[in-house]
Amino acid sequence: RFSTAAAVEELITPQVSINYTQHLINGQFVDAASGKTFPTYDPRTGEVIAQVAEGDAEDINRAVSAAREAFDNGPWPKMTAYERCRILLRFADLVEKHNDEIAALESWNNGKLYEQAAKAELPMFVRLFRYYAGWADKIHGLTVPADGDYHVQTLHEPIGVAGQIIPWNFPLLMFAWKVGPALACGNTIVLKTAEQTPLTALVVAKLLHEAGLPPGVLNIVSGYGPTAGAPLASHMDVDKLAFTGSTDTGKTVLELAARSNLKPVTLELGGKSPFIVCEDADVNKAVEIAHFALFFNQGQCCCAGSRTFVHERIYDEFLEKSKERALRRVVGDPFKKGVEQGPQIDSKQFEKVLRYIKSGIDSNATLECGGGRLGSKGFFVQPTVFSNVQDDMLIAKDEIFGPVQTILKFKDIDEVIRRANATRYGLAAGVFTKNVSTANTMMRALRAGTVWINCFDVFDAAIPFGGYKMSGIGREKGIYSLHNYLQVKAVVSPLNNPAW
Ligand code: TXE
Repeated sequence: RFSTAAAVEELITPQVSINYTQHLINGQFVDAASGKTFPTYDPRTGEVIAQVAEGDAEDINRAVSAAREAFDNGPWPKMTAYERCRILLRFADLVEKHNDEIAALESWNNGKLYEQAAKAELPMFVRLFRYYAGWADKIHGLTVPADGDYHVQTLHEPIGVAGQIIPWNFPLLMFAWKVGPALACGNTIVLKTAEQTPLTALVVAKLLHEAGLPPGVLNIVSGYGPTAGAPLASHMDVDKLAFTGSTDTGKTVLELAARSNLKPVTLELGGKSPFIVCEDADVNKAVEIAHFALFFNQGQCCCAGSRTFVHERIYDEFLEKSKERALRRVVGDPFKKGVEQGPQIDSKQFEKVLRYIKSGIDSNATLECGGGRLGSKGFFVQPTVFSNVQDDMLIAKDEIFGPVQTILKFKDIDEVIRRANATRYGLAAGVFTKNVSTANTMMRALRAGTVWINCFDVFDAAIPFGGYKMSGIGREKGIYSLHNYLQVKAVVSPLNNPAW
């Protein structure tokens, strides 16, 4: 299982170095206005791997000025859509060329499996940019059949300067979900990366400039939420805000946006997604997918299937097999082949997960396996399974964001739909059944932005993603994301233009 010495010898060792640690403003890498830096860590060990420029309100001001100037007077919004498309395609090619080294840096700074980053996340990043490159020259308005003798049309124009705040669980994919559509629509951007994972965004941004992005179109400020994120959310010259992170911080940025210039806000927030295993499900397959739905990415997924509802008739078998699967889960160095789970991102998240495990034990859920720290270095948590979980326990209500599976028992479909929906969240849901009418009933009844039937975590550039209720506002990816970055202008003129 977790063995450090052996793991080190079997490491996949891609070449990786840290070349960019400053802010990117107006096409230049620059120090923070204050000269301050902050450390970024390797979650495998908790050791510092680099010092990074620490942004504050002044850096945000500079970045927003650069983005404003690039939007108002620069070539980007005015160049042909085809040229924008070609720059994004060239960028995708460059990222593809550097796939392994970028994936290694992502893994090093985040603790996610290197193979997952290299074989799934980077290719998905590239696919997202190609997808949105394809949209760049297909954004057009309508001719509107209005009453009266008027010619009416709509222009779909870029919204302006987009402020984007992203989290640490998928640093590059969150970059792609936000930057891809914003650029395709001709906007300029100030991006605030998560303080835990500032490194890879700077590398890909450098490649974006090599691909031909004009200076000032994408600006990146590293730093903490209250000191760098908040000034961006409340900036009077930012025209739109997109945020992914916790529900609490989502509320804060929404309020900051409202109190400043009422910029429209899209939010992608937390979840407590049900994964429902019906009595007719193939238990072995359901166990494997439910395991994946929860444990993927160390449990650090906003859409994690974190309430596993199992029909009472198959509950005992499902539980036994889920426990056995969790015990087989290989935890260790994310650069090592065969490892399935790396460390949590940082000490704060690590402590939070351990607190929830304690709360599960204290509330008399049955701890089937795991329940503690693994090793003595870094932020590794044992794959943990709780049974006998009741709906009102904290572990069944709050987002744990770690490798902790909570298994609940249900009797019938109406009951499980009601319980699955009895949450403040509504990001995703999974249903496992062979019965088409059960699947159809569930897909309509579940109040969630994504319903996966007999699968989970299937992502694609074209599939929209977002939440009902307190899981967010708006949708990202697919055609839906374009609307977040466009203004609609109605233009009305008389058909028979009198000579004024
Ligand atoms: O989130 P924050 P944290 C959930 C998950 C996790 C919890 C806390 O449950 O355990 O949130 O994680 C920036 N003004 N998710 O503390 O604070 C911050 O710098 C403006 C779910 O990391 O929301 C970072 O860039 N910005 C989630 C981003 O917000 C602020 C992914 C996210 O940080 C700010 C991550 C402020 N006042 C955590 N305070 C998902 N939906 O995928 C912080 N930030």
